[in-house]
Amino acid sequence: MRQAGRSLPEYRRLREGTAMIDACRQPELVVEITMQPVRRYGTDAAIFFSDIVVPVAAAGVDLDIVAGVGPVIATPVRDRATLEQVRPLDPGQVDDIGESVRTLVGELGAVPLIGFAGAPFTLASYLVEGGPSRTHATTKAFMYSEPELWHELLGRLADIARTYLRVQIDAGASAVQLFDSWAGALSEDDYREYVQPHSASVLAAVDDVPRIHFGTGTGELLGAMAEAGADVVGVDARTPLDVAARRAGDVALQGNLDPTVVFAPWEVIERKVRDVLVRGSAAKGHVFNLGHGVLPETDPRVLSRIVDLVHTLTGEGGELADQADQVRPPVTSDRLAATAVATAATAATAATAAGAAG
Ligand code: 1CP
Repeated sequence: MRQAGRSLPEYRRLREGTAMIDACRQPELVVEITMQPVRRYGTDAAIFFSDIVVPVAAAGVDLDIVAGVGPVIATPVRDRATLEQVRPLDPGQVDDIGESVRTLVGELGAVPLIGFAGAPFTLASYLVEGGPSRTHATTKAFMYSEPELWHELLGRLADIARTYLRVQIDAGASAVQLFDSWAGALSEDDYREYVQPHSASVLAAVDDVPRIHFGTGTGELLGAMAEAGADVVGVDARTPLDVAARRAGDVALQGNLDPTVVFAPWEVIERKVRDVLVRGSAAKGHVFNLGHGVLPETDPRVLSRIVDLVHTLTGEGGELADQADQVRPPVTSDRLAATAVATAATAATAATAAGAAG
């Protein structure tokens, strides 16, 4: 989960004095930060510590990740001339990323590592807006008024994402996640016309590993996001997983505990966790996770308790293990599988990214 590490004191200590974008390029730091939540919580998978704009910066776009803000672009993309700054990524420009992944895979042993990239639309939203945006108004204005340039921009970003994911897979990542965090800003028609083909071209290029496709506010897009070529669709907390399962079709789901639920009394948290697990059993497979990133104020002890609860409920002899088995077909190697990523439980309340999908 994005920023899982941010709630950990050991993360804050390690990051002191190092800018985010620099931290992402130092293999020793990347390895240690990725390992921290896995060690502390015992999650079933790890999410690579990096950021979606890292490969874009590596390819030559002048940008920074500003603390408390997010990615900020020096010269936003608004026309043909500014589009030209988006060049293909040469794998040699991210040798350090391959090194970080290789070292991590060795350290993690049986725990799978989820690599990731930003999806073309979400990356484009930062490049066009110049930074984070609530409405994505400038992005959508560009999309509607310059469709040719828009498709060229998304094509170039898809190319960067393909190269970046391939570097991570070749270095040993077990699964990949494509983060289209802001796709929920689009109607389904616009998503299909302006975005889906580009995300599909990224996902098609990495079909040798399980692929997770995640966005927020995407209740209306779950089917289209699955069709883009995902094995797992990440769902935020707005859509109950049993509803999401009907919409997304023949895919596994990842999610979707509301990240603010961690601030509730334990009885409420437990009820919500059980609800996510029971509803998730309606899907072909389920990776338990938060619906979006861990909030920085989160108490790590609560995340620990949640991970333990999910393991107890879904593990061998667990209260919800049998029910899950009845509903779900056995995990096969062509599915998420093989890795713990596929099996239901906890890829990571905290670690993953789920990032995993989350
Ligand atoms: O110094 C700091 O405060 C840095 C904060 C931070 C961190 C820890 C940012 C800036 N990115 C990250 C790491 C990160 N980003 C991970 C690694 C996982 C982990 O830390 O455990 C991942 C997977 C991401 C991916 C990412 N970056 C996404 C997609 C996932 C999601 O949660 O939606 C997005 C949208 C970003 C952009 C970004 N980077 C950072 C911030 C604060 C943001 C969001 C800005 C916005 O609201 O638009």
